[in-house]
Amino acid sequence: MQSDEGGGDEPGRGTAVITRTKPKTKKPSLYRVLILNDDYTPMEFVVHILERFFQKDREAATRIMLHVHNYGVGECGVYTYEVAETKVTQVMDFARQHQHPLQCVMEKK
Ligand code: TYC
Repeated sequence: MQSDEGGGDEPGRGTAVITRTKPKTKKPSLYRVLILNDDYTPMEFVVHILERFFQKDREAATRIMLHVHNYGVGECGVYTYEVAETKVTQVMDFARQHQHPLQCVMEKK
């Protein structure tokens, strides 16, 4: 059987209801990538991480590093889940390769 009166929820013969005008889209959830302070990772190494993996210029990278140094935690960027996860893995792998205890985590916004 075919009908041109829309799907599913018709109130009666000869009547049709527009159930949606805009296409149904869902915005992806966003995640903050954070770095944590510690007593051992060199400041210059943290600045390098922020330049290399988070596309910060030297000035922004230095500002974020000093914020983390002074307050304990700071935001490197905001990304969709898979991008954030990749950044965390890249930072943790790079820090481990250089034997620094730097910690990087993600947090749902
Ligand atoms: N606190 C470190 C030091 O004094 C520097 C540092 C900054 C370490 C930020 C980690 O996420 C960090 N060498």
